[in-house]
Amino acid sequence: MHLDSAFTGDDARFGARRRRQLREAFERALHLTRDRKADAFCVAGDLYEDAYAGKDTAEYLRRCLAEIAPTRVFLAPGNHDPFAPTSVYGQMHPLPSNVTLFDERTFRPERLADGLTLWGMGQTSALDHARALGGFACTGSGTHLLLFHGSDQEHMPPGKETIAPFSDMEISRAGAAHAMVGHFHGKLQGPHYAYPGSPEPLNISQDGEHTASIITVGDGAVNVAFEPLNSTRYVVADLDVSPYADSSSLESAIKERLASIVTSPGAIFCRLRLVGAAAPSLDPDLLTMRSEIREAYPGCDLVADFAAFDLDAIQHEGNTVRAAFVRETRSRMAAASSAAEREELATALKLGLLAFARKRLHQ
Ligand SMILES: [Mn+2]
Repeated sequence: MHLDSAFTGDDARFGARRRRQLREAFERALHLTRDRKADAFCVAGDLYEDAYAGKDTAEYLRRCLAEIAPTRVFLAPGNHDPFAPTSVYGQMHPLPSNVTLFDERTFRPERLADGLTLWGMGQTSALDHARALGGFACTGSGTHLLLFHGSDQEHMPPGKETIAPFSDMEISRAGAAHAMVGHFHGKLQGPHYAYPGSPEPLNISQDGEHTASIITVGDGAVNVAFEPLNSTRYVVADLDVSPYADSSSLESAIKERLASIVTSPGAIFCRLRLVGAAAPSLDPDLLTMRSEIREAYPGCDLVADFAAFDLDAIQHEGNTVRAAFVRETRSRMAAASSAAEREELATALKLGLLAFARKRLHQ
């Protein structure tokens, strides 16, 4: 959940709105629990952000979780909400009678039904790099489920911190039929585990699926289904500036493009990248455009990643490889025997110049 996430870099009102959206997603998960008549509601860590959450969140969680009684609730703290007596979990004391908190770094059993045991483990520090299972094995007969926060070491998303690593094989070796795990923000399923993903994406890099996983156990078999939970999403889109020779036509194209993508402002967050080779005449006021966009479309942004070329100037810039490339390609274009060949050379010219400028090659 990452309740109370700071959303740094955006204005304060935007952050407050995003935090409200996180609570709404949490409440959708609780409603889903009730709608499906689930026997238990499990959270595999990072329910809130310890650095920003306080008393208000403690009371909010206590009230919401008590409201779904007699449905049982199981909480397994992660790296952003490690258990400590002074933590928000500690401030929720006394916990509602339907809530179980796994507040130790060792797996502890809770009996869910005849022949069905849930083993939960909680983190107690923010940077826990020890193995999640560390040789743990379930004891007793019946079906065993696990609940914890950790990293499948074989499927690390780029830039993600390795917290409490595990492998799928360790889960099956421990004798568990399935592990409900948290930490990765996009849905990911292995043979013996599932990350449902964060209920809402928190930033532009989180473009995966954001769900609740619904675990059904019968006759020793575990079935895993996923239900989408997010109401917000991040989108990256490219706009090629090369057809626009003046700033007004580019501005109209930007507005049209954003309007088509951001169909619900405040819930869709678009980063529009301006790419390609700009006409030498193009001189857009990006600073003003960017601030206007942020007003009309909260959380959206405009990124200038285009290059501008004046072919005549480049051709005469001196004894450079780039000047020779432009001269040669232009003379071949003049001598081209068909429109298709000319078109191909024009593309080569554009891509070549983008490469010289170390820009992304965009046609
Ligand atoms: Mn985490």
